Parts: sequence; C-alpha cells; structure tokens
Amino acid sequence: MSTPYWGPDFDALAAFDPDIAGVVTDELDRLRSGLQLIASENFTSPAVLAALGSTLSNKYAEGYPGRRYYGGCEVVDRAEEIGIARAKELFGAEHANLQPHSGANANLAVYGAFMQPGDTFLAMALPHGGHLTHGAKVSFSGKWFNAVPYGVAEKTEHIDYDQVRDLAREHRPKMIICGGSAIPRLIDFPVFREIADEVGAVLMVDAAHFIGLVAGKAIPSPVPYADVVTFTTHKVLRGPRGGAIVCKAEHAKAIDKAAFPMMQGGPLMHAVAAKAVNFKECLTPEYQAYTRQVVANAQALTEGLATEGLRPVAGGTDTHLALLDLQETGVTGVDAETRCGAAGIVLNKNAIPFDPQPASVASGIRVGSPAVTTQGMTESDMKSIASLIGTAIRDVDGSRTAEVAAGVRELVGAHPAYPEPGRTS
Ligand code: DSN
Repeated sequence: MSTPYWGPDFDALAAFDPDIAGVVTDELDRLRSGLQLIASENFTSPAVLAALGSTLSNKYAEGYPGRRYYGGCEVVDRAEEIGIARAKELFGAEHANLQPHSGANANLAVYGAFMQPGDTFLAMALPHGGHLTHGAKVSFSGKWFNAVPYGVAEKTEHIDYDQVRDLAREHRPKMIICGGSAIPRLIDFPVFREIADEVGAVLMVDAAHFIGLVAGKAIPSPVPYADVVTFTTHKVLRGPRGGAIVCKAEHAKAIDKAAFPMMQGGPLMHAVAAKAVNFKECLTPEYQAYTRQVVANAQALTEGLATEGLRPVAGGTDTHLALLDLQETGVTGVDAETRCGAAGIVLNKNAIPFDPQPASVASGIRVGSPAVTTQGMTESDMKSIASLIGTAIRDVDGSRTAEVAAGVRELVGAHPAYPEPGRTS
C-alpha cells in the first residue's frame, strides 16, 4: 500500500466532541454488559467497521461501476465490483445489486421494478410474521399498492399454503412475496414458485432475516426458486447496516434501474465496501460453523423457554429466532420486555398470530440467537438464558431483578462482546 491508512481516530473524536464520543462508548458498554437477543441484530467485525469508517464515505458515485455520473470513481468502482462478484459467488446468484441503503429500500426498488401504483401483490400479514413493507397500511407498500395479506393456519401456525394458492387464484397478483420478520420455521420456496407460476406472478423472497443462514448453508436457499431476493446485510449475515438484492439475469436491468435512479441517488460507497468485506467473511468455513451454531442455539433457547412455560409459536424453530406465546404466564409482551430489560436482557415484545392484544402490548416476545452466538455462547448458555428470562418475566415486583442481572453479568463476563484487545475469548 503506497498511501498510509487514514481511519477512525477515537481520541480525536473524544477531544473534539465528548458528547458524541460518550454516546459511542456508552453504546459499547451497553452491548457488552447485556444479553442482546433482538433477532435482527448482531455484532459486526472490526474489518467491516474499518471499511464503514473509511474515506470511501466521501465519494459520490451515482450509477454503476464503469457507468457513473461523477468523475473519480475508478477506485470505489473496485469495491462495488468485488462486492458484486462475492455476492454472486456466496448466493449462487446471476446478478447482484449492493446499493440499497436498507431492506425497506431494497423492497421499494423491487416494487418499482415490477409494479405500477395500484397493482396487487400478495404478502404475509404483519401480525402473522410479515414485514412493515409488505403492505402495512402505514407504509408506502400499503398506501401505493393493493396488498392482499395471507397468514398462518390457526392450528399449525405454519404458513397456510392453501390460502396463498386460493388468494393468488382470486386476485391474480403481479407479485407474490414470502419472508418476514417473525417466521421461525423454514419457508417452502418450491411451493411458492409453483403458485407464482400458476398465476404468472413474480416471486420475491424477502430473506432479510434468514439470508445469513443461507450464506452459511445452514438452511435451504431461496435463490434457485425466486425471481428476486431482497435482504439486509446486518442480521445473521453480520455485515454493515444496509440492503441488497440478488436476482435472475433476466431481471438485472429492471432491478438496477429501479435501485438507481428510480428510488435512490448516490450509493453509500463505504457501506458497499463493508458489504464486500462481510461477503468475504461469509465465504469461510468458520462462518458456516457459526450459522449452524446460531440454529442450534435458537433451538436450545426455545426448548429452555418452553420448560419455563412459554409456548413456542409453530412448535419451535428451524432458524435463528423464536416467537413465544406468553398467554399461559399471564404476562404481556410489553411487560416481559420491560422486566427482562431491567435485568440487562434485551429482547422485543411481538404480536403472535391471532393475537388478542394490540401490537403495542402484544401477547408474545421474539428472541434471536445471532449476537450471543457471535459472543461464543453455546447450548448450555442458552439453557441459562432461558431460565433467567423465565425468572425475569414472572418477577412482578422487581424483587429478583438483581439476581437475574447477576446471572447476565456472569454469562457476558465469560463471553464478552467486542473483547478488550489481547483477550481471545
Ligand atoms: N425491524 C426488523 C426486525 O427487527 O425484524 C426488520 O426490518
């Protein structure tokens, strides 16, 4: 390297802006001192953080490699080319676009590529595990399109494929979407492909939650079945915050034109470079082992929570997350979230299918294993976490908060997030 590295200088930040430096250190403390069980979060690596905190943040690069609307893009072009090649290799995809700033933006681009305002699409209802951008009335997806929701069967709590087929035949949607933010079980992509083909719809898989498990080969891939797959890069995948799209070659032009210039302007080249670093990490055997452990941990945590009297929705999990029905405990989701939070266990309340409570209260919680697995925790730690959660949610008066917090400290002490330099475990 002929040019010396010029990267983040925390001492300079602390000297210039102690307020924001304090936020940065306090957040690191928060991450290190609690159990992070939000299913959509993870701890990204120092290599990814270095790319994010680089001077690539300065560059305007509207367009695509070799076809930009600004001069001086010859260096950042390399980051995007490397990232695209790695994404195609990692997912066995014919085309990749790394420019979406987020999962919502990736979805917006796909809707723009295949639909006109007012067109109909089919997607999983948000209260059954879907996503805000899959047709919720408060989102662009529900305001600008005719979103027809499908859900899970009441008895099994698995996706009701008969309902999907019936609705597709009735509404003849332009697109069918599968995927969501609270689906613990595997999705049957071949069945969705069959239904989409029968009605002539585009099949979009929003794989944001589970794409990391696909990258690690821990679960089956939607890529061979879908016309287009959108995802975020910061969940199990463990990269920077951001979005991406992979698709069949026949849709490449439409997707690229929809990501830019239809829905976004300049890409965030530091984030694109960080995505490339992350894909390189995901191509390693170590990452594959990590994803297998993520699933094993989620299953151990779910079993442990079941013995604490929390009912696993859909009977368990095949992925990184579980949804627990708290109704038998008499505790609401919001109270469970607060009580766990007081002891340093960070998780979220979540609606369960056919929830009698409003979403702001909810009858369930969602837990995920990506972050604690990155810390090196295994199945026996999950049993301990389940027991701590069971104690915390039944702790009506807070009398056992200190005891649970001590248990949390013990676990994170043995498996620190972002260990101090020199510490190996
Ligand atoms: N908000 C994310 C989640 O927590 O699942 C999805 O966008």
